[in-house]
Amino acid sequence: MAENRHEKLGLTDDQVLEMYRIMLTARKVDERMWLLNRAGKIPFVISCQGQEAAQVGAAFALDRDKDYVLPYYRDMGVVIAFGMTVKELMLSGFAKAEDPNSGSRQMPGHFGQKKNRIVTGSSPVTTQVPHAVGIALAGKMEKKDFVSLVTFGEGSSNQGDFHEGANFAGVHKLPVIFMVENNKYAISIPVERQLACEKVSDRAIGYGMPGYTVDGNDPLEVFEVVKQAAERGRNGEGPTLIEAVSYRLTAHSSDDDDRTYREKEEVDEARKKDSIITFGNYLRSLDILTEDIEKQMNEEITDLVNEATDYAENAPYADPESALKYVYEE
Ligand SMILES: Cc1ncc(C[n+]2csc(CCOP(=O)(O)OP(=O)(O)O)c2C)c(N)n1
Ligand SMILES: [Mg+2]
Repeated sequence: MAENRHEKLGLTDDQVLEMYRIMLTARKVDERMWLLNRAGKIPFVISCQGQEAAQVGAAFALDRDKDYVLPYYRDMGVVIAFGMTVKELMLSGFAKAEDPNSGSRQMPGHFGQKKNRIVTGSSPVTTQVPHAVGIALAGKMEKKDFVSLVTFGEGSSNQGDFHEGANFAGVHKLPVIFMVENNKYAISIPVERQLACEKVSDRAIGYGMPGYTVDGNDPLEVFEVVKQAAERGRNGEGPTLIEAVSYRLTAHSSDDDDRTYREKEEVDEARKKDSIITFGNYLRSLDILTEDIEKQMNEEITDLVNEATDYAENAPYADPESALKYVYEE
C-alpha cells in the first residue's frame, strides 16, 4: 500500500474522495462542452483540463463559507468547489437567461456568483488581481478574518496589474493569495518566451512575500501550500505567491488549433501526469477509490452532466429588451 499523504495534512478519506469527485466533475463538464461546441450547440469553450488538481487543492485549503475567490476563465474546479452547480455552468455554456454568472452577458468562463463569494471579472486578463487586493484591504480595514484567493495564468503574471497588486499587498501586508496556474503556454507562446526568470515564484522577493513553486498536478501539494498561505494571511503576515505548474491539455480555446505551435508528442507526454489519472491512482492504491465507488461516482457525474445539458439546452434565452439592464441606472 502507498504512503498515506493526506492524513498528515489533516484530510480525511472522505475529503480526498470529494476532491477527486470535484476534479472529475470539472473534467466531465469540460469534455461535454467540447462535444456541444463541435456539434454547433454552444459558441465557445475555454478549458480547465490539466489544471483541476491545482484548482480543487487550492479551494479545499480555504474556508469555503467565508473566503473570497477571484478565479480566471479556466477555474471550473475552483467554482464547483465553492458551490456553483453543473447546471449553472451549462446555463452559461448555452448562454441562457438563467445563467447566474452574468445572465449570459459575458462569455463562458467569466465566473461570478455573489452567494458563493465568487467575484466576477473582466475579459482583459489579470484585472482580477487588483480587485482581490482591494477585497483583502477591505477585510483588513473591517477587521474580518477572511482571505482572498486570486488565480491567473503565467502569461498574465507579466501584466502590470499583477505587479501593482502584488506590490500594494506586500507593502500593506494584506491577506491575499496569488496563485499562478502555470500551464506552460499563453495561447501559442511557450513559457520560455514569456519569462526571463526561471520561476514565476521568483518574483515574490520583489514584493516582500514568500513565493513557492509546487506541482500543480498534485492537489495535496497545492492544498498544503495554500493552507499555509491562508494561515499567514489570517495571522496578519501578509500575502503569498504560489505557482502551480501543470500543463494545458487542450488547445487554448475552442477557437484555437494548437497543432500549429506544439507537437502532439509533447501533449501525449504531459497526459501521463494528468491529475485525473495520477490522483485517481493514489486513491486506488490506498483502497479509497474502490471499483464500486468509482463506478457509482462515474454514473452520478454522467447523470448530472446529462441532466444539466438537457436543462440548459431547453432553457429560454434572455429577452432582447433586457440587454441594457445593469448598464444604465433604472
Ligand atoms: C490584457 C489582455 N491581453 C490579451 C488578451 C488575450 N488573451 C486572452 S487569454 C490570453 C493568454 C493568457 O495566458 P495565460 O495567462 O498563461 O493563461 P492561460 O490561458 O494559459 O491559462 C491572452 C493573450 C486578454 N484577454 N487581455
Ligand atoms: Mg498559461
